[in-house]
Parts: sequence; C-alpha cells; structure tokens
Amino acid sequence: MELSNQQISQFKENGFLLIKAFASKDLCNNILQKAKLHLEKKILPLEYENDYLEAKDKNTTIRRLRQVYNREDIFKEWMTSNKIRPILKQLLDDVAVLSLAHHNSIMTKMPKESSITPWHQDRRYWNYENDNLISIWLALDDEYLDNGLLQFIPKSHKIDFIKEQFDKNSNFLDEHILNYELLKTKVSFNLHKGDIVLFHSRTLHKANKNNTLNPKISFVYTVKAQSNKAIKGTRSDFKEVVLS
Ligand SMILES: O=C(O)CCC(=O)C(=O)O
Repeated sequence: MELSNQQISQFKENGFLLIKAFASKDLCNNILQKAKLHLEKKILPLEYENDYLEAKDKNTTIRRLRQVYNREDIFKEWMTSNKIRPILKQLLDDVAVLSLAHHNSIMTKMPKESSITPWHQDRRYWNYENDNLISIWLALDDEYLDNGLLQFIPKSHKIDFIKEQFDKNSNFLDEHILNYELLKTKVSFNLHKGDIVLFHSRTLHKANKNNTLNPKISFVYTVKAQSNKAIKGTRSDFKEVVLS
C-alpha cells in the first residue's frame, strides 16, 4: 500500500497521520489474545507503572510488554509487514529500519491503576544522529479519551523548543508560560480496532489515564531512516532489522 500525496503532506504538516482500518480485525484479535497471555503470565521484560514514580510503592500494574519482537511470530509479522514498508519509506524518504533497542512494545492502560503519560516527544528515548524516526501505533481495540486515547499537538515536530519548556524527565510542561497557548491546539481522534497512527519522533503527544473498567491495549514500535545512524555506545546502538 502507498500513501497519496495528500496523506504525505498531512504527515509532513501535522507530524502525524491516521490510517483507518489498516490492520484486519482478525489480526488485532490474534495479537490481543497473545498479548493477554503474556500479561497474565507476566512474561519479562516488563515495564511497570511505578517505574516512573519517584517514590516507589508496591503498585505492580504492568504498563507495557517490552521487546515484543521476539515474543511471538505474529508480533514480528506485524512489525515487518510488507503492507507498511512502502508507507514508511515514503514518510522517512529512506528505507525503514526497525530498532530492537526498545519501543517495540505492547502498551497497556489498565483500569483504575493506569497513569497519565504527560506531553512528550519520543525523541527523548533515542540517540541517533537526527530525529528522522516514526512510531507506529496500532489500536488493538477501540480507543477514546476516557480510556486513555493518544492526543497530539499538530505541527509541534517543526518547533525548536528550549530546554526550560521541559522538566528533568523531558516531559513538556503544561504550566510553562511558553507552552500554554500551544497546548490549547491539542487534537485527538477516536481510534477503532485496526486503525494506525504514524507519528514523528518530535511530535508532542500525551495520553490520559484509563477511566473505564476495561484494559486498553495497543501495539507501538518505532522505525528510523536507514541513513540515520545510532550514536555509538548509547542504548540505541543495538540490533536492527532493515525493512527493505
Ligand atoms: O500512555 C500512553 O498510552 C502513551 C505512550 C507513549 O506516548 C509512549 O510510549 O511514548
């Protein structure tokens, strides 16, 4: 599948692109079934909600299944799908390369015990020569504001922020005077099972808590342009899969 010029322009302009019904419902259900097994059995590596809290309590709610690439064939098939490769190439202007360093994950928002993910850019996770990286978010079920839907700041990937606009964890500060007006431009769009959102590593995004009684489970992984090299000795300097 290839994107139209209009879709490419939308991504370049806004820093994100929604593609509806990209993955089949069957694929989503099969991924979801395996993901739930891994969550039930607490198969490592995992990230917990309290990994981000200063004072660690005994909350052991799982926030994500990490390193999903090697967990199940169906996860690997999704991440290397032939259907998405031409799209990633169009958006990166280069062959896409999957980094296995981190951010190949199944993200959960558990009822009651999930947390807010504050405004941030995914570039904070990576150490590459530049920011030409894209995250691919797959809604495995319906996502809406009340269960922790992603929200975006259009065009934020084109802004050069100063470090004072972020806290020490690279969260973009809600209350900073320079951020206030920009954050009013936030957008969100409900996602249905099988929809994907592609977003640039500089695009500001956040997600609220899940206030419903059902878990929200989504698949997210990141690709980079082949020409964009990892900085030696950093955690991004890790195994890669070329999606040519
Ligand atoms: O909490 C969420 O669902 C958002 C996760 C996210 O933005 C991230 O992993 O970069």
